[in-house]
Amino acid sequence: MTNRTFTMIKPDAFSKGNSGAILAKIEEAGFRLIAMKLTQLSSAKAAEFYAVHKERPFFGELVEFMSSGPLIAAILEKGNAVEDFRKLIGATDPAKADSGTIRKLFAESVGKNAIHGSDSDDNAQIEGNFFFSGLDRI
Ligand code: FUP
Repeated sequence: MTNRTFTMIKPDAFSKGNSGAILAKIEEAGFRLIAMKLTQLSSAKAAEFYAVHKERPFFGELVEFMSSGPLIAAILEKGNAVEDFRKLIGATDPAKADSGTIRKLFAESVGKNAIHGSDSDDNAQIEGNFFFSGLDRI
């Protein structure tokens, strides 16, 4: 699985109509779409996805935001996918993100930061399985 990662175009970017521009950046950077869906998380599902952050002060806001509207979830393939995708999206806080990164271009704040990228191969698999099943033959 080292050549796959998982992403979400978050509700802020989706509602502003930035999904197409963000997907173009992702494809231009050499990532291939393996699976993709437009969906909306319930607050229970958002809390489950971000359970690792449940003790953090921003957890309530994070769950509310991530369940506030549609998002696009996708599995991506490329050599060194996890690390290269984290570079493409930039730092969690867009004020600290390098120029040209997706968060620098499209995120409005550390909370509403446009896009998610898995931080490890294990999490890429866990997070991909959270949204998709039956991908064994792809
Ligand atoms: P990242 O791996 O860059 O997505 O960042 P984290 O896993 O540290 O955080 C997950 C999400 O929690 C972020 F995308 C947004 C939210 N968050 C906040 O709202 N405030 C913070 O101070 C840190 C993270």
